Amino acid sequence: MLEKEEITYEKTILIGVISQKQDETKSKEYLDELEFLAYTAGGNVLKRFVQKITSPNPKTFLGSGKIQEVLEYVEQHEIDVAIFDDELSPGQQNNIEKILHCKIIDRTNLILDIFAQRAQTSYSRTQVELAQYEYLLPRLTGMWTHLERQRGGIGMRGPGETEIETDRRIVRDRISLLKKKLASIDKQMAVQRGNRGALVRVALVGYTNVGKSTLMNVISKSNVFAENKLFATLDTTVRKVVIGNLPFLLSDTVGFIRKLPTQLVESFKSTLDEVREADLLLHVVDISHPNFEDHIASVNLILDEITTKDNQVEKPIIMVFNKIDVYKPEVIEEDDLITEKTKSHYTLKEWEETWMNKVNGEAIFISALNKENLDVFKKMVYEKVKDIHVTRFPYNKFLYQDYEDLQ
Ligand SMILES: Nc1nc2c(ncn2[C@@H]2O[C@H](COP(=O)(O)OP(=O)(O)OP(=O)(O)O)[C@@H](O)[C@H]2O)c(=O)[nH]1
Ligand SMILES: [Mg+2]
Repeated sequence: MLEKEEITYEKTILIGVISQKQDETKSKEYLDELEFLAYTAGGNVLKRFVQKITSPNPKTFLGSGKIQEVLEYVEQHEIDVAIFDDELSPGQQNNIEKILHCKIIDRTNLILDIFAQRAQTSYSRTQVELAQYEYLLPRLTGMWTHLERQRGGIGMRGPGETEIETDRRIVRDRISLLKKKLASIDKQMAVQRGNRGALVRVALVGYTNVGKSTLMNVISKSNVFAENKLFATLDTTVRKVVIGNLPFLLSDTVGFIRKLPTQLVESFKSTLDEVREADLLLHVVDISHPNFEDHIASVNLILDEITTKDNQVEKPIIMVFNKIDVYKPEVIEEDDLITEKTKSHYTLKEWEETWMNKVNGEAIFISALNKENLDVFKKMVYEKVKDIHVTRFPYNKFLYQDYEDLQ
C-alpha cells in the first residue's frame, strides 16, 4: 500500500504558485525540479498550472476559479495525479481530492514515494517506511479507508471516528516497531563504524544528481549505482581509498534536495551519521545546473541541521564543482550594449575566482565523467587528509611526503 513496485507512467499535472516570496522565474525553476522529481517517480507531466496568490486558500489551496480550470483539464485528459509543489495541509489535500477526483500529492509525498521506490536494503526500506508512517499519521482523518484492505474488514463497523482512532493506533504501533528495528540496526552500524579504526573519514555530500557516486567510482574504483535520475543512491557506501600511500575512508551517501522532508531527515539520521562523523566533507556541486547556488544553500542548511546538533566544531569542507564539461555561460555579443552581465554570463574562470575567494581556496573545478582535473583534486584531498591523519598518528608524520614527491 505504501510503495510502488514498478514504474508505469501516470498522466500528471503540476501545480505551483507565484507569490511575494517566489517570483515567476523561481516558480519556474521549482516546477522544473518538481517535473524531474515527478519523472523519477514515474509521472508523465502533461501540463503545469501556476497561480499568483498572496496566501493560499485554507480549504482548497488554489482559488475557486483556478481549481475549476484545473478540474476541466483533469476531466478532459483523464489525469491520474496532480502534484503540488507546496506542502498541503491534510485538510486541503482531502478537499482537493474531493473536487478533482484524482490522486493529490504534495512535494513531501512525492519525495517519500521516490525514496520508497528506490530503497533496496531492508535498512533503507525501514527508514523510508518510518518516514512514510510519520507523514501519514496526522493525515489519517477521513483517510481510514486507506487501511481497510490491510485489516481485512475487521473493525470496520461503528462510527468513523472510532475507526480513525484504531487506524491511528495501528500506525503508532507500527511506528514504534520500526523505531525499535532501526535502533537495533543503528547499534550494529555504530559498532561497524567503530571497528573501522582511526582512519580519516571523508564524506561526499551534495544535492541530488550532482555526480557524487560518479566521483566515488572514479577515485575508488568501486561500482556505485549512478544514473541521471534523482536519488539514485539511498544507502551509504564506504570504501577504503588510497591516494599515494595514504589510506582513508570515503563514503557516498543520499543526496539532498530543497525542502528535504523533515520526516526523512529524522529517519535517515543514522545514514547521515556518516556525514556527522566525517573528518572532511567534499561538497559536490553541479556547476552546469542554472540553480547551483541555491543548491549549495539548501545543502548547507541540511548540513547545519545534522551537524550542529551535537555542538561539533566546524568540519573542513572542500567545494567540488563538478560537470565543468557541460558548463556553458550565456554569451553577450560584442555589439550588444544593452544586456547586463549577470552570473549566468560568468565564465568558469570567473566562477573559480569567486569561489576561491569565498572559501579560502578550498574549491576545485572538475569533471568526474571526463576525468578532468582529477589529479589536482586528488592532491587537494591528499593534503587535507594528511593534515588530519598526522594529528591522529603523529609518529607517522615522516611517512607522508608532499603529493608531488610521490609521483
Ligand atoms: N556531463 C557530466 N555528467 C556527469 C558528471 N558527473 C556525473 N555526471 C552524470 O550525472 C548524473 C548523476 O550522477 P550520480 O553520480 O548518480 O549523482 P549523485 O550525486 O550520486 O546522485 P544521487 O545519488 O541521485 O543523489 C549521471 O547521469 C552521471 O553520468 C560530469 O562530470 N559531467
Ligand atoms: Mg549517488
